[in-house]
Amino acid sequence: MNRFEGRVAIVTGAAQGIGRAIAERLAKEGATVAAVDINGKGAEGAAKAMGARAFAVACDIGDEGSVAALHKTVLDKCGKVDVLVNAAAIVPFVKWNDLTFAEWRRVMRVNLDGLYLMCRASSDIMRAGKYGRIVNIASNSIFAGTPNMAHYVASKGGVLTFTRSLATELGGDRITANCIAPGLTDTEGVRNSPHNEAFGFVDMLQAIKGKGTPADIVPAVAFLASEEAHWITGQTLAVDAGMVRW
Ligand code: NAD
Ligand code: 4PL
Repeated sequence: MNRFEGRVAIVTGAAQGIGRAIAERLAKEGATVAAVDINGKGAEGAAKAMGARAFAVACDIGDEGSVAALHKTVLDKCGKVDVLVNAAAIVPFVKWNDLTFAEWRRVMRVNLDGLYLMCRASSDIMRAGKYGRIVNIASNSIFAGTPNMAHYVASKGGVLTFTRSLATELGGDRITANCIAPGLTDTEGVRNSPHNEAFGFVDMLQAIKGKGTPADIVPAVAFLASEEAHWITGQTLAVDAGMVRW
């Protein structure tokens, strides 16, 4: 399939994990991809692997100036934004007893403030272009109340509810905004954290057994980011082998 020929896509968190896999698929299907990450070197490596049309932009999505500079770069290079996938996030593992306000704010600054800043800037450009697909990455932890990440679960609940409102605000311009809610997924971030010990537990709850990988998450994102998903907005789709049903 070549669903993204002629499209310009911004993907955050593109240096590794789920964001990188999404960026690779959009590029493979013809998109010009801005691979965005606070890890500029990682984003460079990812963009190189995606071929000539992809380019890396180092950006801290929690910083308003950095997000403005990113959007200026994309507009100067590409003239429009058709697709925004917000995959960048902090995925913490912090016991409730250790959860300080500073740690709470560290996560909210990226997972919610960053999401707002990206959607604010990209949707303004999409409205001018009369086309837009926004896909935000929530988490199935918002249905499960997953332990050791209360602030993260709160932030991802906000991703879901914010996306519902964003769909309403942008619907007049025929721009869609949806979420996917992955289950525990084997990424660099998870592998280097205590979450890596939880695969056996989630497997027990999954309808389909196995360890989720970024490749398992990509198809749902690509569909919601495609032109033909035009009649779907404000929704959240769990992509987790049936661990949660709601
Ligand atoms: P990861 O930690 O492997 O990668 C996240 C990327 O985001 C990193 O490259 C990091 O540098 C980048 N990032 C962090 N802060 C940033 C900032 N301020 N500005 C720009 N980039 C920043 O994560 P992952 O496991 O691939 O997860 C990707 C997305 O999927 C996240 O939104 C996460 O919440 C969500 N998710 C992951 C899982 C899972 O089990 N892996 C499950 C459900 C949802
Ligand atoms: C079920 O989003 O959804 C661990 C780590 N376990 O980040 C997540 C579950 C994690 C999740 C998540």
